[in-house]
Amino acid sequence: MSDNTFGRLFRMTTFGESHGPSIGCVIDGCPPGLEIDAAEFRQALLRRATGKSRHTSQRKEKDKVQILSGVFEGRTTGTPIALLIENTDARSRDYSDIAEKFRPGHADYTYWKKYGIRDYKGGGRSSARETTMRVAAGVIAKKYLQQQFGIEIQGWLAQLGPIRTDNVMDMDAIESNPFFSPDVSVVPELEDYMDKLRKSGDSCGARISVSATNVPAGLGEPVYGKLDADLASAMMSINAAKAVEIGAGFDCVAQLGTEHRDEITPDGFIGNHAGGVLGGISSGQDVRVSVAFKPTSSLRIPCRSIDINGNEIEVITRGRHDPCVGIRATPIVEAMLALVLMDHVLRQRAQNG
Ligand code: EPS
Repeated sequence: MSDNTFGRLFRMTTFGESHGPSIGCVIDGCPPGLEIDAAEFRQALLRRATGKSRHTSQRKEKDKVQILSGVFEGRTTGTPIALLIENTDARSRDYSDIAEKFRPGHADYTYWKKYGIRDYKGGGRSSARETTMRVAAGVIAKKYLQQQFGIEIQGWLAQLGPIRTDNVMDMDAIESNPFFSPDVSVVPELEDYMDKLRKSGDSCGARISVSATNVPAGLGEPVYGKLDADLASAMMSINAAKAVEIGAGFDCVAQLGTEHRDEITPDGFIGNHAGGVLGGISSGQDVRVSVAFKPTSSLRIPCRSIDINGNEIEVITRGRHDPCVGIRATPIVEAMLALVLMDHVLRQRAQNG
């Protein structure tokens, strides 16, 4: 089986490969009457795009979204919304050397094991290029959530390699630097770290955090559709994601109950170690999620691997790659949070009115 559809009532099906003619999605279940302007997609996709700084892949895609259906005179009609982006800057020759080789740490190996065939060009379907559509669908979800509930979603880089970037939380600084760091004072250190890393040919991981404010209490469906379970699943579906934390996450292991519980007063909760979710249902507090992204596996530093016939080989990846995929992940994490909340808002309305 394959599964390319996300959500229950707000459903997004994506298709396309990194080096195919285009990448696209069909969104079904979007409420009618929502104003959508193509410019909103442009701005959102630019935040995620490659080639914006020297610290990301230099592939230059226009990422121009075409709205093929479901929008009439600037407003959603309630019918399927089809979105399409043409791929215009794929350089497939970079991949000819690894057509029959597996990059350790990459989906190359498992796609081959599962399907017995793989589109090796640009990672095919396993490429982060697919996340353009998550961000595009996220534009619609974010807008609906903002208009209906005043929900605001903001992500940021919390750590890049060994460098913590969330010691200072200046939300206004996040969009002012190519890393989405809320602490501008660490940006020179990030630049320096990334320049050295890129020269060395190696890669690093990152941690992205995201917060949603004004989330109504009551979202989430115990026991198999819990909000936090769906958030974890959504975040883990992003390329290179390796761990998800809700609220205090793994820190709760070392906390005492008296520290972890978020005491309740007539004025509200005193803390938010729960990350806005209790028993799988939103509490009305900010929903807080963190995602760990692994270091990119496409490296020009040679390493041992095998080819499709099981022969021992050496593999080197040439071409344009992100030395840290986490640098571009903030808008994707925001989009996945928006898509989960959107789906659960509609599901809550369906059951409880
Ligand atoms: C990617 C490799 C690069 C990235 C790509 C993800 O593609 P290519 O090898 O074709 O230049 O540029 O990301 C995007 C193009 C994008 O829009 O996110 C990979 O190995 O996953």
